[in-house]
Amino acid sequence: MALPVLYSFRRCPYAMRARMSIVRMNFQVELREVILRDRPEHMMEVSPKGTVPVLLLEDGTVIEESLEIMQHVLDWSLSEEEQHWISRNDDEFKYHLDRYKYPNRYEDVDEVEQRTFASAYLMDLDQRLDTEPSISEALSDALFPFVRQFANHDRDWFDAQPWSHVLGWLTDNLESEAFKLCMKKHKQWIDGDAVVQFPSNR
Ligand SMILES: N[C@@H](CCC(=O)N[C@@H](CS)C(=O)NCC(=O)O)C(=O)O
Repeated sequence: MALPVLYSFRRCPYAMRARMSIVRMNFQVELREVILRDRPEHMMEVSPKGTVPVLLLEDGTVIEESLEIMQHVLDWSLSEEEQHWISRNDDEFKYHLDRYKYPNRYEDVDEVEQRTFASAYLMDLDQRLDTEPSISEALSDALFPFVRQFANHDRDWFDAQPWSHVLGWLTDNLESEAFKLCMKKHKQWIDGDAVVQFPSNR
């Protein structure tokens, strides 16, 4: 294996945060774009839990949690504050985000109520960015793909909310060169395909 292999799915926020760390460090990987309903056999062999992202290192180590991929690539140990925001994002916010976006997949869910619950996190994040505008790049990258997903569900509504700091922070991230590289499109990987090296600025 010439390079570590990253199984990824372009639109997945967990895969996005992993790819952002890879872009930041120019940590070269072989990118294998996955379609979730047609997961590659090799990915399922190395990581039977079947979620993306998965990073397979040259020594055979498999890292199958997005945050652990970030920590490995960035050599990042989380501060207490970073841990706090990531837990709120991954547990509380993601829970309501899923129910806001896909209310029909759950029983007895009201999407507006779910949006309100999710908004509590965003209002707190807005306050955090107001009182302390600096935020580590790693933390920012771990969070913004999820806020992007929430914002995109009803962009007009999102833009009309009183969270100007969140809005500015999200815009800066979405317009960054790093995010453009992160979101480059790749076709589904099929075993035997030529290696797709990532990040690549070609
Ligand atoms: N805790 C995992 C979650 C990853 C995850 O749930 N990824 C989604 C795609 S966004 C997935 O692979 N879902 C599998 C499925 O939908 O069957 C991580 O942080 O990497």
